Amino acid sequence: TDFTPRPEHKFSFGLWTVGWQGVDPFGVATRAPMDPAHAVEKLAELGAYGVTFHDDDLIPFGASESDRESRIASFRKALDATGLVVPMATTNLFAHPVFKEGALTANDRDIRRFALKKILRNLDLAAELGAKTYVLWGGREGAESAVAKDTRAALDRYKESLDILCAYVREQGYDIRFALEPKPNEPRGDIFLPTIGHAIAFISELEEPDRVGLNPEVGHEQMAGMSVVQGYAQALWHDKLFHIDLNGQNGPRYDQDLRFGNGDVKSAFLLVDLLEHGGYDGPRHFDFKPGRIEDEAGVWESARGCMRNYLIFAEKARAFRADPEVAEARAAARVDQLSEPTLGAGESLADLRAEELDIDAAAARGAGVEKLDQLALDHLFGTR
Ligand code: GLO
Ligand code: NI
Ligand code: NI
Ligand code: NI
Repeated sequence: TDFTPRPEHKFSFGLWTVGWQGVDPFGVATRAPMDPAHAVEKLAELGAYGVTFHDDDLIPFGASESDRESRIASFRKALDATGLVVPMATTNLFAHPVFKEGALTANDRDIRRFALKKILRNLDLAAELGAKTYVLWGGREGAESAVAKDTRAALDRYKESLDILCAYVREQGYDIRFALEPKPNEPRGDIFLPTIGHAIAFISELEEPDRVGLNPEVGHEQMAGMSVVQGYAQALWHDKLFHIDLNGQNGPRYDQDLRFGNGDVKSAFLLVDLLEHGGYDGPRHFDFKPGRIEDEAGVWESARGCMRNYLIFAEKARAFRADPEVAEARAAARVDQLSEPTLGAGESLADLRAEELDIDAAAARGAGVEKLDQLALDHLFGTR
């Protein structure tokens, strides 16, 4: 099988991923800065279709107006030359010290106003570049001590900002939807909207909830000890899977941002199966960090690996579903029965009450999951 990435696969990468210089809490950069135009050229060469960015990835914080314009022009030129698109953009509301105590939920009102202004400016650029999704990851929205942060007031302010942003997008006629990115912790001790579930509940309180969905990240759910497959599936069920951040993680620990496929391989396989067969048709976006131990050649190897692994999982998921023995095992596990309404059409509760279940027989029936699960592993291992 051919695992060559092509634009129709809709793979996209953040400028901050391949451009990551390797700065971590314990060490300085191990790689030189990367020109965004160079990143665009290389990503196109590797078969990606899109590139995404934070305002500050493209235009350094505080750059002059003319510097800003020339950097945007150089980026645009690379996009035009390669045909790469910008499906998503986002705001850096976490790096600069001004945001150290929060951005949209900072206690300091002046800082909240500045954060909103920073979003608005990049939102205009995102619209100009054709982005359809605007991600909001609340990296600094949180606290280490609950003593100085009123959670309910913070959520009021978060909602206020989202309501303002939705109204702005509507008034401007932008074809853009917002996507909240949950993360439990890091860089703050406790971040607001820590999981997919918290974020979905929050969205239902907004003035224009249809304009806001999610951008869940594989590793973020796993940092919280959550099932990423269940989380993404619930987001799909709510029609809230607007965008995704794919990467790898090994259980609850710091945010590893491994290349997609490294980490929890079985979850990655089942996640690709869900995305390919569950109705998600947005970008396959990677938010990962090429190992700090690599040079630039290693950066491109890891980007290539993210896409290759996705395509391998997609092929394995297809073969798994097409396997007659799998179909049999699924039927034995009564997988499809779950899609049947519990109360049939035209049935009443009287029908239900009249039914006599052979309780002993029902309790004795095996679930048949082990066989199906082993078939999945055999497909994943390539031993079938
Ligand atoms: C950090 C986040 C971050 C966001 C990005 C997009 O853990 O994953 O990379 O995805 O800022 O808004
Ligand atoms: Ni992340
Ligand atoms: Ni991450
Ligand atoms: Ni992310």
